[in-house]
Order: sequence, then structure tokens, then C-alpha cells
Amino acid sequence: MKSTNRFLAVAAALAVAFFAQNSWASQVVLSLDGAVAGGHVDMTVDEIEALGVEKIETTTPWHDGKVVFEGVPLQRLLEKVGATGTELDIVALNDYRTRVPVEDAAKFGVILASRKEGQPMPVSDKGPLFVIYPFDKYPELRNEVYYSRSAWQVRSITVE
Ligand SMILES: Nc1nc2c(c(=O)[nH]1)N[C@H]1C(S)=C(S)[C@@H](COP(=O)(O)O)O[C@H]1N2
Ligand SMILES: [Mo]
Repeated sequence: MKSTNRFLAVAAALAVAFFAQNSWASQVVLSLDGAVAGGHVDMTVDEIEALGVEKIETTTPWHDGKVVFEGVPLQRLLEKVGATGTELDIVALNDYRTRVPVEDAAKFGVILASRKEGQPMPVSDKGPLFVIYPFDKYPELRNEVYYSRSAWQVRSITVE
């Protein structure tokens, strides 16, 4: 009986984890508009990660020690949605707003991180999407200009 209960508890926990993960992955987390194909694109985390992800291992002003972030290269994301502009107006869930020059994407290999240390990032940990620059690779990025472009909890990107 004891082992049956234990089995049921484990099965229930797995089911909860599965559905939590699944609904998360199938939820629209990012909207792109402005100068993109069709004028508006909604994407889930799964759709974003399916474009192919890359890793950036770096220190940041917001974390202790080096952190491995993983996400679609911003340049690839912009290509896939047919973006033609030169500036991004990025808005976060907390209404934080910042402007990012499109050229940063190729110049520094900026990613739109959807994972930290291999795991999806909850909103409480600056997720689900976080603009990450390779601060360690390019020391010239370690200043307020680029910190302010590093929006977390990204919800929408308008291409201008
Ligand atoms: N979503 C979101 N991203 C954000 C911010 C914010 O308030 N919300 N602040 C930005 C600015 S202006 C800078 S300098 C840093 C601020 O980080 P800090 O609040 O840890 O100093 O994150 C950037 N990313
Ligand atoms: Mo800032």
C-alpha cells in the first residue's frame, strides 16, 4: 500500500510537471509587429526555440558568477519573421521599454534567451524571454547603454 501511494504521488507530480511544461510551451509569449511579414507575428516558446538556439556563457550585472543562457539569435528571429527595419522597440511584461538597434544583433550575436542553465525561465526569474548580450566576450558592452537594452520579461518587439 505504501509503495502504491508513493507511485501515485510520483505519477501525479509528473502529470502536473508535464501539463505545466506543455501549457507553457504552447502559450504565445512574444508578439512581433511593425516591419515584419504580414505586420504581426505571435510566437510560443516552442516556435521560437524551433528556429535554433545558441548559448552565451557570461556574467551579467544581475547574476552571481557565470551563467549559461540559451536562445534564438536575435538576427535569426528577425530574418524568420521577415523584419526589414533598423530599430527595435522592445516592451516587457512590466511595461519596461527599450530601443535596440538591429545592427547589435549581428555585431554582437545577441540572443533572445529562453533558458538559463538549460531550464525555461519563469517570469519571477526575468523570463520567459531575456535579451542577452555577450558581456564577457565584448567588454565594451559593460555599461548602461547595453544594460538598458538588456530587457527581461520581453513581451513584444516592434520593428521600425
Ligand atoms: N523588463 C525589464 N528589463 C530591464 C529593466 C526593467 O526595469 N525591466 N531595466 C533595464 C535597465 S535601464 C538597466 S540599466 C538594467 C537595470 O538593471 P538593475 O535594475 O538590476 O540595475 O536592466 C534593464 N532591463
Ligand atoms: Mo538603466
